[in-house]
Amino acid sequence: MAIEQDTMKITVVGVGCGGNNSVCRVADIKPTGVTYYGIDTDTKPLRSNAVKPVAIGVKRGNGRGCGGSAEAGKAAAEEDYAVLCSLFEDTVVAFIAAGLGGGTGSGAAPTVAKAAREAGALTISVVTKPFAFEGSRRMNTALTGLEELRKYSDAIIVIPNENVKNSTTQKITFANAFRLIDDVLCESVLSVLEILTKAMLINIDIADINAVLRNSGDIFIGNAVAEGTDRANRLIASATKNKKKKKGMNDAKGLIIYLSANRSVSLEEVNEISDKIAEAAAPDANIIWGFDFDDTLGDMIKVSIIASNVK
Ligand SMILES: Nc1nc2c(ncn2[C@@H]2O[C@H](COP(=O)(O)OP(=O)(O)OP(=O)(O)O)[C@@H](O)[C@H]2O)c(=O)[nH]1
Ligand SMILES: [Mg+2]
Repeated sequence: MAIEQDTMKITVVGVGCGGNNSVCRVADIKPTGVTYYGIDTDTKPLRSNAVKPVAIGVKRGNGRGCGGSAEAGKAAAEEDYAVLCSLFEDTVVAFIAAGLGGGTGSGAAPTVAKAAREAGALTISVVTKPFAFEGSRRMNTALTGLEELRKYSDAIIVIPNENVKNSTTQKITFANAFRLIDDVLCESVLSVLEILTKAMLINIDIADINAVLRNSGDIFIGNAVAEGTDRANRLIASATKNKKKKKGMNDAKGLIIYLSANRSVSLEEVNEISDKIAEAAAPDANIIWGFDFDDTLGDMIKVSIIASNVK
């Protein structure tokens, strides 16, 4: 049975401090049509009123975090597993954001993903790996958490914090580094969210999206706009590479391409862009294609991509 767009529930949750900060950003930018929760062992207030706080493991940790222990993070999620399951009731697509390396994100996020998947949601995790200077202990905690999280996520975007250093030409101060990472996490969640919701309004339904993103491992997202002479080539180049994220779309097994342009766009141009993007994926990739006219774009043409099973 097809699921109607207006009954499709999308749930975005943060786990731990970094995850919740980025979810607060998403909620501020995209306030409607999505349900937001901020899951933490630490009960300090969240930055956005649109995100409903969910305390976990309060019996054990008294709401004061879990001091970097992933075991404590996991125990907290297990203590409140029934609550976690209830968050994902009727959810069609779930996003789980976390900064890996601390106790709550690394320890609890896999159990949160498990709850989302058990509820039947397409489960997409978006996480960061710590900076090198945070030390090997935090990196090991992050890597163990990541391995667990992969088991329960349909799709995952991993952003190494070290890459964030190259994502801007502006000087990154220590004070704003984590804020910048919050932004990267937020941007990733927002991009996938936009593509999924927009694409589904056109000719792509949730069954198509499930076909590409269920059990799809690492995914890559790219967005680009271009105008003027040779806009097609410039658009392809900037959509298919992304400095901030480690993964490229080489040999992707699944691809969602969503294009928009005004009514004067030629069939030839749409054809060229779609073909060239598809060429970057595996030859037998499952390609889902969506298009919408947008007369507000003027001379601009816009593309969004989600590539799955990237290496
Ligand atoms: N995006 C973001 N990342 C952060 C922030 N502070 C730390 N981090 C990164 O995220 C990782 C996890 O940190 P937190 O999110 O604070 O940890 P937590 O999941 O709350 O875990 P505990 O506090 O140990 O229970 C760190 O190792 C950093 O790499 C922040 O304010 N924003
Ligand atoms: Mg914390």
